Amino acid sequence: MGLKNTIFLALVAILVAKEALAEKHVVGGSQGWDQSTDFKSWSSGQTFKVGDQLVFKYSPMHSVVELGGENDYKSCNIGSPVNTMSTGNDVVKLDKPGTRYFTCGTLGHCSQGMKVKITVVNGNTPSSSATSPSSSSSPSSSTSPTSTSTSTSAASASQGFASFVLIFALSLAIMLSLV
Ligand SMILES: [Cu+2]
Repeated sequence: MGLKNTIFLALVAILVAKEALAEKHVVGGSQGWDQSTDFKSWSSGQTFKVGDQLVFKYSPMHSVVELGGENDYKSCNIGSPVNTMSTGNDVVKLDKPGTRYFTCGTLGHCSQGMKVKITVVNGNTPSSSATSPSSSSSPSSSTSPTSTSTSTSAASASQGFASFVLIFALSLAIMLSLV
């Protein structure tokens, strides 16, 4: 049996699972990043989780300006932006929980309502609450005695998923050390 194949499949499984967990939100939906889009109603229908991505799609008359806070957002002050993008197809990674503010850098567009406020939450809902028959009670007894620090950051994302990845990573490491 091919050990290399096993490793390859395990890697693919990790990549696929990661891809499935992270979601891409095209800002404004099919209308995209434009003055005519109702961003409030669009964002209210979305759940933004850590690890997700925003995609801004727009014509060259627009741009994307990330603002530092609520005050700048409310007053459309683009004088001290956190970040500015203008490719027309900008991807923003939502890497931590909190609120982020985006508007357009074109004069007048912000006051016309071309702005959106994104509230990012920690990942949650392990879709089918961990029903693996052999291993019991997930929360308290996570028995990985040797590696202590690895799991802490992943735990916030999705515990079931994180342990799944961890098991794969550990078995990979073991397999590789045997080669
Ligand atoms: Cu604009």
